[in-house]
Amino acid sequence: MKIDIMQDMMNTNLHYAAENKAAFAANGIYAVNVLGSPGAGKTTLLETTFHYLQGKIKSAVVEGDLATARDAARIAACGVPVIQINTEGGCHLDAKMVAKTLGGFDLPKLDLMVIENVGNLVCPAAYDLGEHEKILVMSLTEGGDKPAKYPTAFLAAAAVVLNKFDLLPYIGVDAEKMKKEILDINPQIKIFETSCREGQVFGVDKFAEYLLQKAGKNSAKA
Ligand SMILES: Nc1nc2c(ncn2[C@@H]2O[C@H](COP(=O)(O)OP(=O)(O)OP(=O)(O)O)[C@@H](O)[C@H]2O)c(=O)[nH]1
Ligand SMILES: [Mg+2]
Repeated sequence: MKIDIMQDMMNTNLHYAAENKAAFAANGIYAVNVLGSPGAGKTTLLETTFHYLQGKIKSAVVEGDLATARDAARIAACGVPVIQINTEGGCHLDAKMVAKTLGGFDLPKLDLMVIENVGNLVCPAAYDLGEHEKILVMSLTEGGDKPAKYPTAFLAAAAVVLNKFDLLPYIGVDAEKMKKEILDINPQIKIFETSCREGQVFGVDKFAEYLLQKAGKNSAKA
């Protein structure tokens, strides 16, 4: 007898993803699953974005990491409710892990749920967490060839944030070629160019505006 464990895992994931989706829909929450390599700047982008979203929208974050609550502490310092998941070695979040956190939030009060996935350019792309869209964060320092070499995340994402543009003069990456190769993989993907470096922040306002529009809100819930 053949037991297809992978298929079983994916079916279980879909079950919980549907539950999460229903919880987000019932509470009028727009949910995004933020993924990208370790150190691409996911948490820094969120910290900077929340600065722009302050007073305009009610957000919360689920943080995914193998170990520590360091990213959750950074998000909490922005005044945003956050729950940390430690995967203890797991290379991605699954929908059941996210489902377990939802009871810890005041969902009816929220407009936007951001799930920061475990730092990994491959595995998180395969798992539906019940989000409305995946957003990929890639640092220019990862190299201009990475979209073509790791296409699955670009295919799964609705938007990609190319981060660390402040470093462009130092790293010799052809950003225009990189963007073209991204659009060759996924012509529908929305591309943002950002720097989150303190004192050299740019592009994050446009990304924040995108989230505001997607969440369909210009003011906070009562
Ligand atoms: N120069 C520069 N550094 C940045 C930028 N964004 C983030 N960083 C730095 O990059 C490093 C990693 O940033 P994080 O935000 O922790 O990256 P992450 O993607 O959340 O990492 P993991 O959660 O571990 O996967 C930190 O030292 C940040 O200060 C940027 O736009 N420019
Ligand atoms: Mg992080």
